[in-house]
Amino acid sequence: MSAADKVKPAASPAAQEPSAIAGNISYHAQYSPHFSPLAFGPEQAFYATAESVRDHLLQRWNDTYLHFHKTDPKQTYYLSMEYLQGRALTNAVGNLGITGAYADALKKFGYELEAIAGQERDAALGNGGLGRLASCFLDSMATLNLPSWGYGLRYRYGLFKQRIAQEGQEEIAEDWLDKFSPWEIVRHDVVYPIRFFGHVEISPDGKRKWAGGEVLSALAYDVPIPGYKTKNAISLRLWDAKATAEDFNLFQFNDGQYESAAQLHSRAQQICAVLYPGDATEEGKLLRLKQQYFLCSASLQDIIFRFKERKSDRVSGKWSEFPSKVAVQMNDTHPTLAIPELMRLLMDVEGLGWDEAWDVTNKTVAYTNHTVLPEALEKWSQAVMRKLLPRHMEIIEEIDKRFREMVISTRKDMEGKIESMRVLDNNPEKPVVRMANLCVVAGHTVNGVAELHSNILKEELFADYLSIWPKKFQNKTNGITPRRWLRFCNPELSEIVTKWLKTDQWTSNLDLLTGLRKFADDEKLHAEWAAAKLASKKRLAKHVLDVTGVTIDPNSLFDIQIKRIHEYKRQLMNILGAVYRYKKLKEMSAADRQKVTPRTVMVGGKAFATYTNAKRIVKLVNDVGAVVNNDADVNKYLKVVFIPNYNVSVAEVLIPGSELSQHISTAGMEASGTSNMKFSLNGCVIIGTLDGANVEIREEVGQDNFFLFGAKADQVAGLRKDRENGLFKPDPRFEEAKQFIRSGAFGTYDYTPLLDSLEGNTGFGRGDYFLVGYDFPSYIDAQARVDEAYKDKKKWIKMSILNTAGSGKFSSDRTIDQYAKEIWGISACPVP
Ligand code: CBF
Repeated sequence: MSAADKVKPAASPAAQEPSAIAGNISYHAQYSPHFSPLAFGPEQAFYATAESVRDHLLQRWNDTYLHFHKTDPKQTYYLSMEYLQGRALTNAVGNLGITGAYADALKKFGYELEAIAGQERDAALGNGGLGRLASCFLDSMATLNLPSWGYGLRYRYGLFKQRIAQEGQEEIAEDWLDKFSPWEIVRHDVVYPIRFFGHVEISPDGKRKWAGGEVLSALAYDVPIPGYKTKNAISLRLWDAKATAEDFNLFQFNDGQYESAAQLHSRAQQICAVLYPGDATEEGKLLRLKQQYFLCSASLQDIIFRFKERKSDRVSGKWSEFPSKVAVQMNDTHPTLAIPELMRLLMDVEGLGWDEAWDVTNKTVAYTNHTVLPEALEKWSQAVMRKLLPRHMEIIEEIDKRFREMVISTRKDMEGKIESMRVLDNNPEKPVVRMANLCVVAGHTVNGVAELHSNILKEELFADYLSIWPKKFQNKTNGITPRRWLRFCNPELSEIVTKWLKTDQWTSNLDLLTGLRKFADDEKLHAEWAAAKLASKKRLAKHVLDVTGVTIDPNSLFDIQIKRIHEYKRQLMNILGAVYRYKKLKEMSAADRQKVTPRTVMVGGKAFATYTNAKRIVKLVNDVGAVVNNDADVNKYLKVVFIPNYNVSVAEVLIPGSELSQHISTAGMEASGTSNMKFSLNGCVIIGTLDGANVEIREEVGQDNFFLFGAKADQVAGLRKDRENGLFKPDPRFEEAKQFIRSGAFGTYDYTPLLDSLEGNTGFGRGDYFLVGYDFPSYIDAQARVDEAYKDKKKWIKMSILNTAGSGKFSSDRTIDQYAKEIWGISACPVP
């Protein structure tokens, strides 16, 4: 008899009482066809529990859909190529307010909810900040009862799994769908045709139409997203690509030509096979463009279908109403093709003229910029675009032409700027479509993601457009959901916050955290706060031991940097700092060492598979750790650990246990950052530069509770020039750290190219483009201030409390409320 047999199965959906819930879990265990009914191990328990929770979600999700359908409010559609959802079970029961009931129900089977939740695989359909932001936004949209949906792609393999081998990082296909996802609902009734290639046909009356090529189908998978303490549950609609039976050539198959018989099926499978296919080859570029178009076309066809569905008299002649019912937000330039696709659907399918279609498109779409890094501002080859999407290329050319004419006729003074502002770059060597320019020209609003970043957009990247459309540009400082990033991932600290604020309302009104300020010196709070931190540090230490085999001391200062590995994020400066610290510890007397603040430096993050220097940095952190951690002289005072396979659920363990976290990008290069907000919310003190949202975090938590160092954004260009002109004089500490690595102290791997990137314009060098050398001395000084501050436990705990207390602004509820009011023009539509 299996454990599940001990509880009478009951199908009652949306059960509330632990015994009824247990019956429902048992029902799913026995009647869901995924596993043998005889087995009820932790994995089966997870799937049965998730299916039981899904019953609750479905009820709300259906009610929400019907309610939106009946009331027909203006609705936002968030188009994003990435969603970094992580695990869903803890979040779902937490938002639905049934955590306790499910925990009790699982106890009847001998299981702890936390352990069962740990069985879930992360849904990693994103790379980093941008994707995780999209997921936080969905949580806030649902919580604020906003009529809104997310659209994305259902990648078969999301972000790769990272394994650390002797040679450094290895990438392994990630397997979130290897079994199945209990959260998605396949919608066989929601299918749209998607065309690629082909040609443009012109009818006798001059109408243009796209024809020929190959046509695949987009099939919807819906993931219900529950709001916190509300009946609303919205949708994340993920598209998968498929070909039909008609596309399968039975004749060829029976003739033994298996591959060509299923050619279109295999091409369909490629589209959603992986997140970010490598784009070093022409094939890779084409595939990525196909993915982008697939998302845009399927989503817009669906949006138009719904617009018509909600009021049958809309079928004809009511297109001017479209922008009062539909807002489309493009999450970076990846969904830019929504612009020409909406124009095409309106003109070629719905029969609108250019001016009307342009007016509707412009009033519907808005664009968020997430980076100023030139290499991340997408540009597509005009030839590839024309081949894959011939009609869209025509439309883009027309947009470009009309934009030029508009500037020439209305702004004589800007003629000299036109070439760089145009959508098309017709450089004969490499003609491209500039996607960001297309977004700015076509969208009604453009926003950056932190005040500093939005100012850089206005003053530098998009400065020329500002004088034409001064009202187009806005700032929306990013935010994070306080549910996942404090309430659910850090229950110990959450309870303390609730106890001292005498309310748990902070979970949906994060500004209430300021109420903690008045207790910042209270010794009782200090004791409780320190105990909660220690509990989280112990959990973190266990994770580190499990995944790396390294023992770390929960009484040492836990110093963490977790994010994608990138030279601008300067993990290299962090590790150079650790190398310098190690060298000094080695040189000290044993007596002096005892006065040192013991530290555990943890670095985690994935390097893009083809980004060589990022991979070298991963290797270096691991090599330094291998030496330092095994050096009996110093390893009581310093450990260096690389945390493998950093993802959302690893972050949920690391962030609560952090005391210091590093956000040390070259000023002006990190658009916002959002992990800085998560750390600060969890009472972690930041060491950082004046970059991205750090600037606002420091303002909110107070400058005494933030370790600042480094050049400011407006100094960077000048410093780079100085460097080029040979005016930079390196600090001896910087030279010493590099030299120590070059000496082979951390093994035989050749770090020359990586270290040379920090030198002048020699060899592999990029002339230290990211200014590690310039900022290093002030970084080391700031770290020394950290060491001193940590010795004073009272002072440190107070800083920690004031970080949490100052985090109210960084709730994604605030961000989404601003988008809703200031960009989308939508209002709450709660299910009664
Ligand atoms: O706005 C969300 C995040 O987006 C990025 O991750 C991106 O992909 N461009 C930026 O690098 C982050 O600064 C930003 O927080």
